[in-house]
Amino acid sequence: MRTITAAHLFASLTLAAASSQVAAQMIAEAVGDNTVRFHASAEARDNALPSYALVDPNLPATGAAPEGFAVGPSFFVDDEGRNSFTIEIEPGTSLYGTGEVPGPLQRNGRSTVLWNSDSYAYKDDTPSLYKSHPWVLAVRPDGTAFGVMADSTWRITIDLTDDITFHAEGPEYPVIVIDRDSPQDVVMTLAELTGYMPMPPKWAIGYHQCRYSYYPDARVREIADEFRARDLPADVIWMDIHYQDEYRTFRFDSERFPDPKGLNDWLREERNFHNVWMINPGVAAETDRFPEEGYSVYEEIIENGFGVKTAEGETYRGEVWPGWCVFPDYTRADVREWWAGLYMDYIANGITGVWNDMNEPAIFNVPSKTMPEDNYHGGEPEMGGGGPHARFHNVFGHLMVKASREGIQAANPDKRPFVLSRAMHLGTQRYAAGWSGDNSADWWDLEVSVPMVLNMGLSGFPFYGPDIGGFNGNGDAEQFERWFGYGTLLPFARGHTAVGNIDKEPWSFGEEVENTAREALNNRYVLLPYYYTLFYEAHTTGLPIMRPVFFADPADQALRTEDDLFLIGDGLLVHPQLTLNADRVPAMPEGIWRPLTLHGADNPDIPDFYVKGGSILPTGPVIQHVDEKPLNPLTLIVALDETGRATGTLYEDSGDGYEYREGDFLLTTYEAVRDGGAVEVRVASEQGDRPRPERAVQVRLLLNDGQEVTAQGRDGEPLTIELR
Ligand code: MIG
Repeated sequence: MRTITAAHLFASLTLAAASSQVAAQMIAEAVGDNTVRFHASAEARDNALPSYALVDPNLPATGAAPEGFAVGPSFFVDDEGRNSFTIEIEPGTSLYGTGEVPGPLQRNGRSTVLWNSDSYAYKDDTPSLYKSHPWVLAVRPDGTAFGVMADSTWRITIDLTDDITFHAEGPEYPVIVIDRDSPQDVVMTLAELTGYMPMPPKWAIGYHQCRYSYYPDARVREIADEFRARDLPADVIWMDIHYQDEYRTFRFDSERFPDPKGLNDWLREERNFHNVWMINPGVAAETDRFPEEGYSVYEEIIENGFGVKTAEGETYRGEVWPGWCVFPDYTRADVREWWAGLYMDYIANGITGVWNDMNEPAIFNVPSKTMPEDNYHGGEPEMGGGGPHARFHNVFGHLMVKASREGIQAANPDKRPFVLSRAMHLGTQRYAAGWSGDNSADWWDLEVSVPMVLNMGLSGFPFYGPDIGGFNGNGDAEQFERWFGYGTLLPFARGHTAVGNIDKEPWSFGEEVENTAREALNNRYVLLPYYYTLFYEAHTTGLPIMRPVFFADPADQALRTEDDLFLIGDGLLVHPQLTLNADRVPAMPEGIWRPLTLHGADNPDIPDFYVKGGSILPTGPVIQHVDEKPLNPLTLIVALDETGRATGTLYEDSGDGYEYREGDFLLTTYEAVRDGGAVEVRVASEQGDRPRPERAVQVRLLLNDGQEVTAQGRDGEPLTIELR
């Protein structure tokens, strides 16, 4: 370990700021190996607010910035008085990240405004979606990379038309630069700084079926029955706002859902479905609409002064679904604790997952679609105290889901919480999964779902996906079929549609579409052991589950803009048809990529699959839900590299709870080695205390001409495959 002296700490390297508008000396200090935090001046450093994005709000410096550190910002104040900086890029540098952004993977030439917005039916030119990630990943021509984080929660414009320029409202803020040999290393360091996603319950990586809304409870049961009767694998059914009593959060409509616990128990015990129910931040105020009903959630906000305030100090009211609402001030620790406590009785209804929507926060009937920027939040002394909504807007959702997660965890200490959030900030992966909000049943949305998931992954957020089939509008059978065909492979896989639309369950468009949906779902569930292993990898390393193909060779310029393909992990390349009449041939990464036959191999709506030479993918049997059958046989899909070797890992645990932290897991590394005319497949190493299950192993060895050789054996025992 390196010892850091006080002198070392304060011997921060100072560099001259480039702008004439800022005469002060820029401060540069290391916050990790080849990770440097810059401040516009010593004064800016002294006044910097604690961070909501970083795991450690007061991340200490580890020493002086390394000499000759390659990347440095030039701070300046722009024409609008915003604290800004530019980082120059060399030609051939590709830019990514910036969170949830519509349009293509590579972001060069684009601008985005970080201001969490309810952006129903967004398109390519929508300036702000629901999330704010003040973060850019830059990949240099040689494949080395750096990342740039502006540690501010205020409204920020990230301008990538030329170089990398950030313009932020509010006070000065630190800028962190991570310089590494590869984009993967940058993304892993981003996770080290902003946090790892928690290990999800296994059921949450199965397929989710949603609509706005399934009601009454009989309809929910019908949906569950249809999935099981039709052998369409699925794990979760969602309850959107129509379950609520007059849209009141934490309250069930007594006619539509007279017995939520009975429904949840039936789903769980009789049909093996988990459930997710929606909770919104807008709390119905008692007005003429709800006279004297004793809505305790509202009353407690008023009694305790827990609401967000106006600039004048009154409890702020804004309109959302229930009419006039008040909004918990999640920036306060006491309010978060109270909010978390509301989940105790709620979760007791057998609720297994929670969905927090509208938490930008979205407000109706005002041009800004959100609360006034001069509203007042109490904040916390250790986070720099209170301030205007303009400062806290972009972390309103972040702090809401932090509280929700803590409440759900406390209500069910032995289970892993599942929370889905629409609004978020850099770092929200610590608390929730996410989806891309109100997309549309259009081909554009189908196509950009791929780069949107990729850029979120490159922004530190692995567990994310779109509404499969599109939220706004009906679309048609052809489009739904194509979307479903690859949508089940996205990290978060959920079908959803808006109120008033036609039914969009997998069977709603007739037999052909249903068959494609079944093949697509079978593929997800067959690959589940691989996905679960990748979620574990994301949880422990921060690497995304779904990766851009340039990860296969970051120096290959041809791959930099390629977003018609994607990787699942490093080993599986997926090529969906993202347009109606596709004829574009995407840029494939070099090297060995063996075609893989999964379900729906001859179906044009199902993607083509390739396995990278050198990889072993763990897969299982077709199952109808994650716990239906044990992983037996375990099928290892093997593609050898040019030296005749391959490796791959399989992570297994109980699928929920926290025993894995005490060693109750099994992490197996398999290897395959060719020796003359035979290939041996064996366990190379293992970690964890969980005993190896007694089970059969099947090996599918993929060969160069689309052929394959298969062999059977027992897991844990070497298996030899003769090649002739
Ligand atoms: O204003 O709860 O993005 O997924 O179905 C609409 C109803 C409110 C917006 C969410 C959408 C959800 C819908 N909500």
